[in-house]
Amino acid sequence: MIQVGVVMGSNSDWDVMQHAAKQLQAFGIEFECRVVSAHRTPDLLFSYAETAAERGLTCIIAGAGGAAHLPGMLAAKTIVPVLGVPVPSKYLRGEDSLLSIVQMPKGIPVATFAIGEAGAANAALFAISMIANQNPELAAKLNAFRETQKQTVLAMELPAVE
Ligand code: RP5
Repeated sequence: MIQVGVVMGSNSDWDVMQHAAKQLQAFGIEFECRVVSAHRTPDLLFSYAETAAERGLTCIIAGAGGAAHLPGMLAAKTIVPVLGVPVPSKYLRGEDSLLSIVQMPKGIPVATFAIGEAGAANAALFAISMIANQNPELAAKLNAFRETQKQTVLAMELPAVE
């Protein structure tokens, strides 16, 4: 059964959003990736959100750029948690995407992540940590991931001052 939905406004968002997919794949999470545009396919957005709970999705990771209404509108139509990823835009470098996603009105939350690749990967890690709450095997994998990351940083060396 699909556990996490990864959706994005356009296939032009894939360069960024593939980092969420890769992270989910690395942890063995069942997920799907779909293009769902708030502005170009609003009916699809509504049906995706309306069926998310009955399909058993734990959360939806939604990435969009520019007037990034996809995460907020999904959240408006489902109580399945929505994790928003601001995709860098051509003219405003994703600051427009970030502000469009983060400034939700009280009552309809979207968990908003960093602009770009780090945000996409972290949204996936956040989804994984939510699932790991009820899954000790996944929690062990997540702890091992953190440990490896810690050891990598501890082993970092800096060049000598010239
Ligand atoms: C948004 O518009 C998409 O999320 C994308 O980031 C942006 C541009 O889409 P394209 O014109 O590249 O399809 O809906």
